Amino acid sequence: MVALARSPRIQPKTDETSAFEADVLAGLHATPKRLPPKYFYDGVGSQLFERITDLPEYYPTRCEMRILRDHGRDIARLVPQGATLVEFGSGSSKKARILLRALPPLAAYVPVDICGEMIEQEALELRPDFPGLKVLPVTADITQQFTLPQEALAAPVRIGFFPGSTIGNFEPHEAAAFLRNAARILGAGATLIVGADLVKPVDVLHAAYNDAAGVTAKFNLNLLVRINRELSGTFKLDTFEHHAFYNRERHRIEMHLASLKRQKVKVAGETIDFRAGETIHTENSYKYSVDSLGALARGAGWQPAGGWTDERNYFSIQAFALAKPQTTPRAGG
Ligand code: AVI
Repeated sequence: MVALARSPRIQPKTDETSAFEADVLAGLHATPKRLPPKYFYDGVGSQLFERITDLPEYYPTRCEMRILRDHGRDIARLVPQGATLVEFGSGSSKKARILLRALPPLAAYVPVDICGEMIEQEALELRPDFPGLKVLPVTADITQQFTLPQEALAAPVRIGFFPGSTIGNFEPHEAAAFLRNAARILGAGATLIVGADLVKPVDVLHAAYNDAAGVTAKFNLNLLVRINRELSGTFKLDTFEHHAFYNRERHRIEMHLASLKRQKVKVAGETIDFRAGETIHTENSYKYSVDSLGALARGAGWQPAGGWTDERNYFSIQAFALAKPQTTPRAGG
């Protein structure tokens, strides 16, 4: 009965809602307060993110698509015929479509995403556009170990694809853990193609996360809307404000939600106190250099194998190769 006493909701919690509740309460009781960025992406949050990618100030998506279009043939040189392409956190497969058009015939394309419904739907839409390509969606958390379908494992080699600068939303130690996990999943001889946003003038970064139309502010505040809806929260949206700024020492954009006054908010039956001006840290978006991402990848067992940027050097796509295990020469041979 303890759980019921803490939460006014009567219906039993699914694993997903109880993980959300546990993470939100832990983050709001922490000092400083924080919330994991993965919870931005409910239905409304995903739509708001799609709108962000079209904003005039938000350059990363356009830059990455341009690089894929301009350098698809060069990238394709790293992909042998008959390989399997595994996309980590594929979402709408928008970028994979560009890459797939440039690649030689593949054994399969495996989009991996936590949102099973979305990738099943995308697979349905991809198949008629790429007849002859096996599309084998896998529903999984890309930060955890998961198993590829048998057909993907049977291919002579696997190519990982991690676009969107999603790597930038990981803390550096999490990014390193992701790269090590990707190496385990893809196996010997693999190549990993990663999209990463680059360090650049602060005014460009500032504008990208403080757009004039206020879509990024809505995206940030939607986290409180979600908490109100799913965890019986009492956040008053007009008492919180979107803050985004570049932290030069740590090479990252930080997003926060700042309380405009001293107040108490209820979440899942618990009371959270806010001082005036106190913030909830909701996201970091790390900006890399070609060298800093290369160093991170090397530390996780990958060797730089190629790199491409747009003409302003705003964004990069970098390829890393996993060394094949050395075969031990036979004695007396
Ligand atoms: C998904 N991710 C790479 C975006 C970024 O730029 O860090 C999320 C985002 N946050 C605010 N605007 C976009």
